Amino acid sequence: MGDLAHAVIAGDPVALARAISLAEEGTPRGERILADVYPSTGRASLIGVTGPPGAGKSSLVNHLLALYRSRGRALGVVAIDPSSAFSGGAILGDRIRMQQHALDESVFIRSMATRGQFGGLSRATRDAVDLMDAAGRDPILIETVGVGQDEVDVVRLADTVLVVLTPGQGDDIQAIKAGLLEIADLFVINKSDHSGADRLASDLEGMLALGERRLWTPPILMTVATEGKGIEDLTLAIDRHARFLREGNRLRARRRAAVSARFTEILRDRLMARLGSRESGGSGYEAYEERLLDRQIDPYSAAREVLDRIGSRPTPGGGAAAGPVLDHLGVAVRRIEDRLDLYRDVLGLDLQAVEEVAGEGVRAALLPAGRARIELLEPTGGATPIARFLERRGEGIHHVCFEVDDLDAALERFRNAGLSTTAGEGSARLEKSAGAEGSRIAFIHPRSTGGVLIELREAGRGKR
Ligand SMILES: Nc1nc2c(ncn2[C@@H]2O[C@H](COP(=O)(O)OP(=O)(O)OP(=O)(O)O)[C@@H](O)[C@H]2O)c(=O)[nH]1
Ligand SMILES: [Mg+2]
Repeated sequence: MGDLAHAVIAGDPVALARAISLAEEGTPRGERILADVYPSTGRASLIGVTGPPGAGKSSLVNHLLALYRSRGRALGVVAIDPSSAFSGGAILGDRIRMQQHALDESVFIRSMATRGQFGGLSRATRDAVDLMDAAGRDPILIETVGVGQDEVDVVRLADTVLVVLTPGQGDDIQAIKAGLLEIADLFVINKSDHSGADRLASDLEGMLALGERRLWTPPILMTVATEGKGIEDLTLAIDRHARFLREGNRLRARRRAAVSARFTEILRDRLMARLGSRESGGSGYEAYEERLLDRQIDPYSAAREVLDRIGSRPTPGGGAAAGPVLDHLGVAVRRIEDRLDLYRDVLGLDLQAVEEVAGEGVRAALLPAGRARIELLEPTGGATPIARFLERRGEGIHHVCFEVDDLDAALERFRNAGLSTTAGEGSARLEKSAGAEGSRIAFIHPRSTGGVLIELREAGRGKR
């Protein structure tokens, strides 16, 4: 695990902010941090707060922050609206006598800009929530304006959704955006100091009574956020909903829907990106649009063509038809750190990890490059193959590794071609030994290959 992920899990707010930025930029490094922290997530309660613009969502969140802080909790807030003003829960600060200096540490607030591109918003939000969750923030509040579909989709992924309404909005619940009322676990009628709050409440009650009977009927709460009225009752209602979710398998079922939506979205985005990229053999998405418009192909056949093409491309560890795939180039170096300048800093490859391969006598720096990777190999002892290679030939490419589906079948082919696989020096290593992370590997001696040591690694095991 990287240092930054460690620091996030340890609760360091600076590391948390940095990790969220990396994730938001969609960098490979951000993805790795998310992968590292993922096992530490799923602990925080997620509270979504949505409603029409200006309903008082941020004011309510501020009061909720103050209340949860008074219970000694470290909180997180994701606001999908850069204009939202948060005080970090300081509104009640004087009244409940919180230590003011602890303010920044105990409330972590992150604003997300609404993105134009599809999926960008909810992806960035979920990532930020995960990082806060791993950092021990609980609960995490998510504020979105309940206008666009994106915003509604984001907030429905929370465990408990508060829909904040105000009296006098077109005087009618018909005027409220479709889909907003359906996602409410709790209704909050804020600005109940204004007239019409009772009427709105009875309209909502009427609507709920008309709907089918459900296990959880969303309670309707009245608040005046500017005065902090009704906040205590609101937190009690949130707690009640949390208890309801904990009964049976309800929380798990709800979160299953959320992970499913997230997973589908990532897959869809990746597939679309691949379609639009050169990787897809020039079969760009736009080219299909043209052909569809010109009635040269129908949408079903087009979809089948595209999927066939993606499916037939060799992928690491892909299906039986995939054939061998270049897995990595092993480069012998005296000191990994001296060569990172070139591979990481100049070439711009990502340093995924540096690991000690016990039994092989090497430290290996893993730098993914496309579907394959460069492995910088530094000897850890004098009597190791890499050390001997350095002595004889100096630094340079030490071996080329291919991933094969069936190692035994591949070795059989090499032997049948009269190539030396398990014979000669270092025969022990040529046995199917357990390589890095326990995958089965074998080596073909450079004598029989024109000077290149070939490593074969069996797919499907010890995959990175
Ligand atoms: N009278 C009254 N005003 C309120 C109440 N709650 C909030 N306001 C005011 O309503 C305005 C909007 O409040 P915000 O908390 O920013 O509302 P919001 O829903 O976060 O707004 P957006 O994020 O811009 O959609 C502010 O001027 C608040 O002072 C309330 O209960 N009564
Ligand atoms: Mg707001």
